[in-house]
Amino acid sequence: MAGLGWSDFFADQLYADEAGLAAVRIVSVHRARLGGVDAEGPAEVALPPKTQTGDYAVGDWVLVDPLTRLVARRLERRTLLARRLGDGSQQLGGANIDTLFVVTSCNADFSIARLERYLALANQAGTTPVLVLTKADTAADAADYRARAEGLQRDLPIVVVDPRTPAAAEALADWCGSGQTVAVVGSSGVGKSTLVNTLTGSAGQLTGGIRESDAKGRHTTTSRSLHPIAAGGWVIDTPGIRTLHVSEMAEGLDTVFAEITELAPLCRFRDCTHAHEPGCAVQAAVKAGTLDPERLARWRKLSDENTSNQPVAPGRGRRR
Ligand SMILES: Nc1nc2c(ncn2[C@@H]2O[C@H](COP(=O)(O)OP(=O)(O)O)[C@@H](O)[C@H]2O)c(=O)[nH]1
Ligand SMILES: [Mg+2]
Ligand SMILES: [Zn+2]
Repeated sequence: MAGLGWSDFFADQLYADEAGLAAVRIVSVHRARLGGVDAEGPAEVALPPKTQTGDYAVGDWVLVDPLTRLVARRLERRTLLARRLGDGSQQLGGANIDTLFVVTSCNADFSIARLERYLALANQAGTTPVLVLTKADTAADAADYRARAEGLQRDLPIVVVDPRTPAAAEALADWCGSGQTVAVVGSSGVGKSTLVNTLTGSAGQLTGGIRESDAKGRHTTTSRSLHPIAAGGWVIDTPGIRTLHVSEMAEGLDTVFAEITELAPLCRFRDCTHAHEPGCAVQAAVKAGTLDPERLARWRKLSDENTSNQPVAPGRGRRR
């Protein structure tokens, strides 16, 4: 089970009277049906009456009755990649993901501001982000892209790969071993499907501009599923996180912009906005040349966006 990502975090959630239930990991979420896997291989999972598949995310752990296969309950998630939709509901991109590969290429797709949004999302979800830079072979100045990514987030691993080659799987092996779960996000065309195919050692993902919507029917399992990686881990192919609307991401932003948020306690005023106040440690860092004013401007834009998108519904705490 450890190979499936099972750990003490989940085992500790079991009550004594649940010893007879079977733990199953959700590997696919369809409109009316869930797919599961256990140590023996594919495992049947039946939805209890009046429940919806939308309550489950790929990567979830559920306890099922071994005879009826009905889900008794879903275990608490260690991490959850989710985004809030306009109606207040959540779209679930994947659960219990350890590492989020944020993919961009060494070309016009590369955007520091967009990467900061992806990093906030990864941090907020509880996952560890890894920046994956593709198409270095097509850029005259690939080293520049890497250098520009260096200041994005403290300790952020940056890996340059050509996803078409087996060397890409080797370069990312640290995050793809037995029991580890990764998901891949990034714009269209950056090489995500190619990377997933290389990691899984299959051609299951459509690549090269064949849109999933063009391939409906031919390829019914392309969306939201968990695939085994040749090296022993698991990858969620399309977590379905496309718009990068920032809301309820205060902690995720604090992690991306730690060098800014850590200065705040040194400001003279506790509610300093770091814009115009005297005795502002953040402005002092800009003046001293240790903080890029453009980075500060991007932080401000994202924090303001996060604040203005804060849902107002009372008494509804965020749950992971
Ligand atoms: N030259 C080059 N092409 C790449 C690289 N990575 C991906 N591609 C190509 O870029 C195209 C888009 O890749 P795809 O995996 O479909 O991107 P996705 O939309 O992110 O899933 C495909 O034709 C890939 O072969 C790379 O590092 N170098
Ligand atoms: Mg793709
Ligand atoms: Zn300040």
